[in-house]
Amino acid sequence: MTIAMLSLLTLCPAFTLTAVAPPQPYGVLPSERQLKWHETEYYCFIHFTTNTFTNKEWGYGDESPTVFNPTDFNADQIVGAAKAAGMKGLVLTCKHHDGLCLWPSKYTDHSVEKSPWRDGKGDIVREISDACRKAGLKFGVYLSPWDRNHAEYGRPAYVEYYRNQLRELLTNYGPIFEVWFDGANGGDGYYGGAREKRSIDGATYYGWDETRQIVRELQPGAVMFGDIGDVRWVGNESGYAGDPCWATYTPHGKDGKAPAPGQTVYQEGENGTRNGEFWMPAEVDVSIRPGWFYHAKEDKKVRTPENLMKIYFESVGRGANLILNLPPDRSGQVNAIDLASLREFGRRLETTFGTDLAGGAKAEAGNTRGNDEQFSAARVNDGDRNTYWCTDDAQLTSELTLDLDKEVTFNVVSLREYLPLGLRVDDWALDQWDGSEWKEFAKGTSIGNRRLWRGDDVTTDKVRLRITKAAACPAIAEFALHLEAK
Ligand code: FUL
Repeated sequence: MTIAMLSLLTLCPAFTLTAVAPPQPYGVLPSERQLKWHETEYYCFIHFTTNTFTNKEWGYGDESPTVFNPTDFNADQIVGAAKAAGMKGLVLTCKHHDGLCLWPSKYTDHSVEKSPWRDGKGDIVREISDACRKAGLKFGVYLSPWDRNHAEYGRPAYVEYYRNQLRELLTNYGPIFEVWFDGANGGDGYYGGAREKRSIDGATYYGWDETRQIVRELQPGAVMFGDIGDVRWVGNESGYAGDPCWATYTPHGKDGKAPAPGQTVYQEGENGTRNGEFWMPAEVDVSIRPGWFYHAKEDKKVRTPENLMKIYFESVGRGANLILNLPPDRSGQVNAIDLASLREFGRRLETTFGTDLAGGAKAEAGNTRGNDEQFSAARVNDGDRNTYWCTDDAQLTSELTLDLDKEVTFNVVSLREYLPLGLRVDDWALDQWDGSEWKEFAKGTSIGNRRLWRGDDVTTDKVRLRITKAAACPAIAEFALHLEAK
């Protein structure tokens, strides 16, 4: 600061060099780990266990580990398939309901150690997590709470066993981005030979508070998926989020009871709750095939690239994350049919979203917070989701125009709110300039992490975003235009 500037400050106390303050956050907010998870956006599930070899979806728990014998297991191939599809992470079923552990657990011999694969010396969790790190993908674990093999299931000793296994997975395999707590429990199973039905009280049996504490201690950066988690189930396995899909949510228990894992009105997850009690965004889990595990008879039912695009628009495009299941076949690799579909899907995503057609556009807003450059309209198309356009506190509705300089054709629009300030926008609309007046071509409600509009081709030299209703002055991080690859 020069002497002249200093004396100006003394003479004129109203003149300050401090930047205009950002707005107060609105409502419940995401944690740091949830913000990282929102950035991950799209990743895969890998379902692999004895079921792959017995042709089942839910193993009973009496399967011999000797049936688990992939002929040509290749972690790099599996991770490569995810990468080709543009995914940023992978969650592995380290143990599904049948109880077989894909790693040599110290706490049981019902694991790959007793399988012929790699002469019992292999570790699927190790190979997959290493391959993820090598390829730059985040790694997550699914450890089924329901275990149809374990003799003590339903009694306190099993909960101890479950926690020990969780500790193994969260200690020995590097950073974990997500821990998946499945809510399923079908009752009957092998249970060490008892072959009976065992009912548990989902609200109390697993002692979730203590179990969750283990995750927080060992992997503070990991989000937990569950009915009452950092991340909620979207409430269907068909590949779509509701419209709107709010990241905020108030879970309700079934039959008027307190909400607990496996005992919520999960259907409400599709839409979430505007002004809900928690930041608990939705994750859309869906398989590339009808089943979660590989079955040769479903080879002709692999989802097409067109269908995967639809799923992407209806999940990621509604503010949820997408976890797409890729089941390895009996060779221990993603099947060639699935791979072909994934590659083409990845190509379409890259071609569609690789370029922002409004990247060089001149952005102008009806109102800019404190007329400060930091909050200017240009922040919506600078390619950085951590900068945002924002209005003055009292200005709940406003508009932002992108002047494209010449005519541009697009059929996809991408919007993002700046999440650290909460869900502020309720309603928005999009207009195109037709040479003499503005014409509305789209409107919607929630934005959150991402809102994708997909429609017919629009050709124009100017587009406008109108925030038509907001609970607090809007903070928009992205307004991008794309042309979908066909
Ligand atoms: C469900 C399980 O029962 C399925 O087998 C699968 O793992 C799916 C992702 O979650 O609850």
